[in-house]
Amino acid sequence: MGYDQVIAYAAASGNLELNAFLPLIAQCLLESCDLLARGADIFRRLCVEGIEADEARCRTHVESSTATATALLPLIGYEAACQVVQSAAKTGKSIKQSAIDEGLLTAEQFDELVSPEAVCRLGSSSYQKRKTMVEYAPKGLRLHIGLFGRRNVGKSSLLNAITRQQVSIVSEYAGTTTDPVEKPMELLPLGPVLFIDTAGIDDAGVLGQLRVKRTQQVFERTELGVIVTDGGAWGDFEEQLRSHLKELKIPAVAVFNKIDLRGRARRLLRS
Ligand SMILES: Nc1nc2c(ncn2[C@@H]2O[C@H](COP(=O)(O)OP(=O)(O)OP(=O)(O)O)[C@@H](O)[C@H]2O)c(=O)[nH]1
Ligand SMILES: [Mg+2]
Repeated sequence: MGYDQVIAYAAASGNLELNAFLPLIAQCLLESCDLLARGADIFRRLCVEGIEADEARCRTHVESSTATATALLPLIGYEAACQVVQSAAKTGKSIKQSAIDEGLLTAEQFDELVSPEAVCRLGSSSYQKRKTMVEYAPKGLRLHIGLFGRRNVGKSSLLNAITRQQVSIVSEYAGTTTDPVEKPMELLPLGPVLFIDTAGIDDAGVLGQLRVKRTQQVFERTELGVIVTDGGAWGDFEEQLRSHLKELKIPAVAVFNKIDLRGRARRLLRS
C-alpha cells in the first residue's frame, strides 16, 4: 500500500513530460513486484498446498443449489427451470433429482449442463452446440429465427400460429408486413428464441425495395432460416433464398403453407 501511495504521488508530481521522480517510481515498482512474488510463494506454501477438494460434497452442493437451475435454462427454458426449483423446495430433493423426476432432463444432460466447462464458457452450452452446427457465432442471447418468403405466402400467419398470439398483422393484401416484426419467446426444447417476421422478398417499387433492404439486413442476424412458400409454388425466389442461406451457412427449414388451397406438394416434398 505504501509503495502504491508513493508511486501515485510521485507520478502526479511530474510536470509536462518531465518527472524528476521517475527513479523513485521505478524503485518502488520493482520492490513491489518483488514483495508480491515472495508473498505469492509464501501463500502457496502455507495456504494452498495440501488443500484437497471434497468432491462428493462439492457435487452435492452443486446438485442442490437453486442457482444451478440457471445453468439449465438453455435446454429447458425459464418456466420449466422455475418449476424444478419450486418442486425441489417443496420435496426437499436436489435440483438434479427434481429435474429428472419432472421428466425434463436426463442425468447425463444435467451433468453436461452444470459441468465446469459448460458453466465457465461464454454464452450457453446450447450456443456452443449451435456454433458447431452452423460454424457461425451467435448474434445474441437468443436463437434468431428469420421467416422469409414472397409476399402473402403466410409468414405472419405462421408466426401468429406458432406463438398463439396476434403478433404480426395478417391481411389478404400483399405487402402487409413492412418492417421486420420481432417476437421473443421460449420454444422448447430449443430454449429462448427470437422470431423475426419479414417483408416479402419479392416486394417491388421504390418503397418495396426499401422493405426488401430491411429484410436483407435480417439475414445478418439470422441463425435459423424458415422459408415460407405458398403450397406447391416453390420457385426461383425460394431457390434463391435457399442458396443465399446456404452461402451464409444458416440452416434452413421449408414451410409449405396454404396446403388447404393447393393440395399437398408431394412431389416437391419427395425431391
Ligand atoms: N387458406 C389459407 N389461407 C392462409 C393460410 N395462411 C395464411 N393465409 C392467408 O393468406 C393471407 C396472407 O397471410 P399473411 O400471413 O399476411 O402473409 P405474409 O406472408 O405475412 O404477407 P406479407 O406480410 O404481405 O408479405 C391472409 O389473408 C391469410 O389469412 C393458410 O394456411 N390457408
Ligand atoms: Mg406479413
